[in-house]
Amino acid sequence: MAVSSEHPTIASVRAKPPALPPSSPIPRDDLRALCQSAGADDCGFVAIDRPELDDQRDDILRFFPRTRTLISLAFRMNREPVLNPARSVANLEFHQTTDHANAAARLIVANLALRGVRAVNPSAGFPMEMAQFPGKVWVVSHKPVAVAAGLGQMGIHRNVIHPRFGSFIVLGTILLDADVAEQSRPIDYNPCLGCNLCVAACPVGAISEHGFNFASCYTHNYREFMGGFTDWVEQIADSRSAADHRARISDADNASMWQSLAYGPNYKAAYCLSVCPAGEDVIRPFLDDKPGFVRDIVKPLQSKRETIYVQQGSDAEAHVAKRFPHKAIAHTGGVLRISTIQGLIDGMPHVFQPGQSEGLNATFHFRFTGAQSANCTVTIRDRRIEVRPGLVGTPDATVRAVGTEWLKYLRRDRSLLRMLATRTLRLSPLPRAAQLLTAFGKCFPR
Ligand code: B12
Ligand code: SF4
Repeated sequence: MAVSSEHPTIASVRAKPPALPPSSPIPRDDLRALCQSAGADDCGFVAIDRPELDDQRDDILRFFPRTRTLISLAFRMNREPVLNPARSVANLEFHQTTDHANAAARLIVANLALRGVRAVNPSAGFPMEMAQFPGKVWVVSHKPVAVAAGLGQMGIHRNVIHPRFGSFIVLGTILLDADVAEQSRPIDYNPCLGCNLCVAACPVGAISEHGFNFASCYTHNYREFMGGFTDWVEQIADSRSAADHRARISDADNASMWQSLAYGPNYKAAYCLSVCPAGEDVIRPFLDDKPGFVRDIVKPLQSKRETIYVQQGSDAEAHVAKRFPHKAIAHTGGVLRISTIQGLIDGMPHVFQPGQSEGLNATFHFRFTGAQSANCTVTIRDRRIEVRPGLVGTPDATVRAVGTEWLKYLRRDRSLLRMLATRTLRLSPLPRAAQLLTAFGKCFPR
C-alpha cells in the first residue's frame, strides 16, 4: 500500500517529537494520585507475572498482549440504599456506582494515553463478551486482582471485603503497558468476621458450608439477565395464547423485565452484601447493638414478601420452602444451557446441588465418543463433587455415549436426569449403574 509522506497528517506528526512511553517504572504515588483524582476510593498495583494471576494470565494477555501491570480499583457504594429492601433503590446504587467505576477507569486510561502509556479498561460489570456465553464471558476477574492488590480479602459470601469500606464496593481493573515502581501486596488478615449473616439472609441458600452455589444465585438474582432472560423469551415462544402466557408469567414479572430492558437489568437480591457488617467504616452499628442490627437490617430482607426464582428439584427450592415459606416460588426453565461436552464437564461443579446429592457416594466414568470425544471422572461424596479429566480409578458406574447425541438430548430437554433415564446410553454394570445414575441426575436439576 503506497501512502504519501506528503499527506498532511503524516507530515504534521513527523514534525513533532513522539510521545515516548516512560522508560522507567511509573512512581506508585503518581499513579495513585491519578486514580484518586479520577474518582477511585482505593487502588493497588499488581505485575502481570504475579502468581495470584496464574489462572487468568493467558486470558488477560490474549485480550491485551501488552499488559505489564494491572491497576485494581475500588469504588465505595452508599450503604443505606444497598441495604434497603426496595430493589429499585438498591439497584440504582449498584448501577450508578458501576457507571461511575467505568467512567473513572476511562478517565485514567485517557490520562495515561497523554503520558504515552497504552492502557485498557475492561468493564466493571456489564457489558461482557457474550460471544463466549455460556462460558467465561468476563475479560478480567476483578476479585483476585483486588485481593493481590491489597484492597481486601474474600469473605464467606465470596465477595471482596475492603478493610474500611467493607462489602460495599464495586471493583474495576485497568491493564497497562508499563511497570509501576512499587507493587501492592495482599492485606494480612481477612476483614470477614465469620458472623454468617450473609448465610442467613440469602433467600436461595447460595452460601453454605459447601461453598458458593453458583446456580442458585444465578437463577434467582440474575432472573432478568442472560440465561433468565432467554428463559423468559422461550416462555413467550411456547405460549399458545395471551391467556396461556399470563398463566406462565405474571404481569409483575413482565413489567419487571420491561423495566430491566429500559433502565438496566435489576438484580433480585444481593442480600449477602447488604447485611455484611465487616469493615471499619461500616461495623459500628453491629458492634453497638447486634440484636438491633439483625432486627433493622437482616429481618426486613428475610421477611420481605417477594417471588424467588428457582429450578425445579434444586437445593434453592428446598431452601425457600423450609426457611422462607412466606416467599413465593417461581420455577424457571434451564438458565445454564450446555453447548459443548467440554462445557458440560467444566460446568458440573457450578451447577452441582449438594443437598440433592445427599446419600450418594460414588465415582462415575464418562466416555464421550464421536466429534466431541472426552473422558472424565466424577466423584460425588459427602455432598461434594470432584471432576477430574481422564478415567481415574475404578468407577461404580460407567456411561458411554456419543457426545453429539448427548448434547442433542440436553438441548432438547435440558434435564440431565431425563437424559440419564433414556436408554440411548450404554451403562455398566447394569442395573446398579442405572440406579446410581438416576441419583446422579438429581444433583443437576432442570
Ligand atoms: C461471574 C460473576 C458473578 C456470578 C458468580 C459470583 C461469584 N461469586 O463469582 C454471579 C452471577 C452469581 C454473581 C453474583 C453477584 N455479583 Co458478581 N460478578 C461476576 C464476575 C463477572 C466474575 C466473577 C469471577 O471472577 N469469578 C471467578 C472466580 C474468581 O470467582 P469465584 O468466586 O472463585 O468463582 C465462582 C463463580 O464465579 C463460578 N465460576 C468460576 N468460574 C466460572 C466459569 C464459568 C463459565 C461460570 C459459568 C462460572 C464460574 O464458580 C465459582 C464458585 O461458585 C465479576 C466481574 C468481573 N469481571 O470480575 C462480578 C463481581 C464479582 N460481582 C459482584 C457483585 C457485587 C455481585 C452481586 C452482589 C450482584 C448483585 N448486585 O446482586 C452478586 C453477589 C453474589 C455472590 N455472593 O458472589 C462484584 C463483587 C464486588 C466485591 N465486593 O467483591 C464484582 C467484582 C463486579 C464488580 N465490578 O464489582 N456475580
Ligand atoms: S456477612 Fe459476616 S460472614 Fe458474611 S461475608 Fe460479611 S462478615 Fe463474613
